[in-house]
Amino acid sequence: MRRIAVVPGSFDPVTLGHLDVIDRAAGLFDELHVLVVHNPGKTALLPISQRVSLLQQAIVEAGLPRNITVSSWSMGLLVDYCMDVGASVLVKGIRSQVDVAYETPMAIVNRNLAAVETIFLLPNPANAHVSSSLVRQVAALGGDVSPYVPAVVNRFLERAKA
Ligand code: COD
Repeated sequence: MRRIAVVPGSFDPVTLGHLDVIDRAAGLFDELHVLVVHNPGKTALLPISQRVSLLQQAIVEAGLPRNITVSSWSMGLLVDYCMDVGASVLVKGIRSQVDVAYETPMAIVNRNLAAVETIFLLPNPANAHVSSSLVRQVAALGGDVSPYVPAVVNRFLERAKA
């Protein structure tokens, strides 16, 4: 049986922390779906289609495994997408106790809804402080975000400044 997992996120924009989790998750499963989902609790910077495009380019640029596909989902529950593609696992990154508190109830509900398990990967310590919201904030104030994002995202944000 093929082992299929989903890495969901806002990816607004994708960071080096996200790419690290995606790369390591791709090594654990036969098929990995990276899924861009709107988070109603956050003010968006980029449209969903732009986030998908930057993710696709970043994955190619970093030479990540070829079992990764990127798409977006706005049709309902995350577990509905999992059922559609035959995935039984969600993969999330955990940077801190704040992430644990945010992710734990969702993991329990997703298991109750559709027997979809969530596994948590600890961050690479080099990226443990990186978040899309930090990147959005630094970029909005004209700062250098190149240490935190893939080169394609840095180029995109630099062009947006000009
Ligand atoms: N290192 C490691 N992991 C990281 C890093 C880093 N530097 N940065 C982010 N991550 C992880 C996050 O912890 C998260 O697991 C993932 O990467 C994505 O992060 P974000 O910030 O892009 O995305 P979020 O946190 O806004 O997630 C949006 C979702 C829509 C995926 C989330 O809110 C969700 O799962 N919603 C559930 C929708 C649903 O079906 N609800 C009903 C049942 S619960």
